[in-house]
Amino acid sequence: MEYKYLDNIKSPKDLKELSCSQLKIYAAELRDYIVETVMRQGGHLASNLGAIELTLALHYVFDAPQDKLLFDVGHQTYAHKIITGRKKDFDLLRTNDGVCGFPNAKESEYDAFTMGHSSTSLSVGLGIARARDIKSDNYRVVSVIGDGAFTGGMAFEALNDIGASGAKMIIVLNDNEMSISKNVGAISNYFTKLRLSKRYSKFKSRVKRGIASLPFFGDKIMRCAEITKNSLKAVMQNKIMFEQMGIKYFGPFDGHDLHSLIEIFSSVKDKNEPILIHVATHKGYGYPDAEKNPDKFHGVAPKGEKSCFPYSEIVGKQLSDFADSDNRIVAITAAMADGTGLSEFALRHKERYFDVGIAEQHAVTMAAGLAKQGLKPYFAVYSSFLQRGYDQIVHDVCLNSLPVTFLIDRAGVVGPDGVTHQGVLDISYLCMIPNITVCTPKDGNELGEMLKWSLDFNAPLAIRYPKGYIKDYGNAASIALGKWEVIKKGTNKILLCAGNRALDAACEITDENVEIVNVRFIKPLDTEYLDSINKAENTVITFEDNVIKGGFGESVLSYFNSVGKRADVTILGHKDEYIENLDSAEVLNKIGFSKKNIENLLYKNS
Ligand SMILES: Cc1ncc(C[n+]2csc(CCOP(=O)(O)OP(=O)(O)O)c2C)c(N)n1
Repeated sequence: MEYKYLDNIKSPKDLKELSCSQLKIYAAELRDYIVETVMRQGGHLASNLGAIELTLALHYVFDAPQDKLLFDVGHQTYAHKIITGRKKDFDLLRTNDGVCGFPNAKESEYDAFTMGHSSTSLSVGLGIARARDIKSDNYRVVSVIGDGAFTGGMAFEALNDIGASGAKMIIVLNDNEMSISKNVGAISNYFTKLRLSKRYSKFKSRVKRGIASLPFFGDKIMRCAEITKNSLKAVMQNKIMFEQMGIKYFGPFDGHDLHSLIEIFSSVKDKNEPILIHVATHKGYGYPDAEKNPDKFHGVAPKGEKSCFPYSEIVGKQLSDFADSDNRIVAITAAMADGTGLSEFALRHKERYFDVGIAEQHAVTMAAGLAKQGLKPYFAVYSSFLQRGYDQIVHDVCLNSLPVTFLIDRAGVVGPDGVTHQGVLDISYLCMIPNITVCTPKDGNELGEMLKWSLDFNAPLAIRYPKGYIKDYGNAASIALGKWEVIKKGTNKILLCAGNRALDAACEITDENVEIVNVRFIKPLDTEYLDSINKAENTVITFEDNVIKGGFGESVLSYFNSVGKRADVTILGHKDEYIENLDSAEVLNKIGFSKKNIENLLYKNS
């Protein structure tokens, strides 16, 4: 398609030269180009399509990068990236040669903060606003947050503070009634009430009529917005939550009406108090398939992606099967039913399925409550998002020694989702907690065995696995607490492998002296086996897709040291640094998960 503006807009300054009708053409071009790129490269589609007009209006009215635009989660920043001089690199979206999929301060000064986890934008925004005021600087702060991200507790901690602070900042609530799937919870219901109010529709058109008679950027819009708000106030019996908290509320507005959005933002941009603008958008807007199925188009896989067997399907199927005959089983997700495989459980056991919103901390402690009363909760969650619930694991689950099972998906490196989503800390952060058991399967069959075994395990348990596995090792032997499995018998060279990525790399080695061990349990260690190999003539290599610090290899080394270390031990895992590389295979190769490197280590002295 011939684009009129796409290649010529190199910064928000260029954007400001356009008229509203030209902006609309540019919006259509952006939409077209984002669809084409995401279909090829993979990425977040529906959220980005829904935020195009909003992003254009923000860049039109505000002066980034001086003004700080913060996009919560940051998965909806594709238009922002293109507008801010990254069109060329957008062609290679989510690869090492292109832009990353989330805001990254290293990538551009327009990305005011590196982010990828939900519900942080209000806290960051208030921090920046306070710093501005302390330093007597003069710029504006805008936090754009979705209704899904609003279900996260951090958002409320921040609102509590923002309302009382009176700080000059703008919150834009991008309300599309969707998280990844349909949004859940009382707050979501409240937003729906605001959106659906009959008076809203009436006033929507009044606002539009009002705008039509205004000069561009006229401040009469404020009066219209006030009218809307006052009417809504009446509708909601004077109970607009934000206002009661000290945050001025305006809206809801049509989030795809560029003209109105520009007017609204222009009117409030210099208000010296916290403001919330509520805009209603459609996820997937302008692309019919995505509009119809916004959840399916939340994340799109790259064209021709090499597939693996997903672990999540086993979780969904097997837990649901067990729950047919075991009514203690309950399943919990923090807004990730599809990704973690719990959609099947949701269908089959609706009354024992809980989507708590993007609220990992709450999910963990709520699971503790369920377990305390004799139920058997399974919380399926991505490794990096479980970081949110750390104190809850320590204080609520493990201190109380409750049988909550964490099904930790996307453990290890995650590829194109990038630095914010890497799941390389969980072995370390879990293994230091008393009372918890941590295991990892070598393939789907073994995950099935672990799930079966977990049913009668009466203490905190974590099962960690990456998105999927490639090699199927056949029927899995039954599980015994703390016992490892020797996959291939050898003599004096021992490869201790935590998880399928480690084992697949080790199994490339066919030397008859090499013993290959499937470390099913990372905690507790199989000390009986370790005692048997702790000999001066033995070379031991440990493998984990986790940071070395505090990880599996260090536990092995620490055990050997405690009993008098004799074997030679090398630890393979990630270094003490954030992993920015978007190519998982490359990262694993770099840390030594390759035939060549393993051979180098094994035969270094020969
Ligand atoms: C702490 C955390 N948990 C889960 C996620 C996964 N996640 C990414 S986007 C998203 C939904 C966000 O919904 P919303 O804020 O309404 O934005 P929308 O995509 O609807 O525009 C979720 C659950 C995350 N990024 N961070």
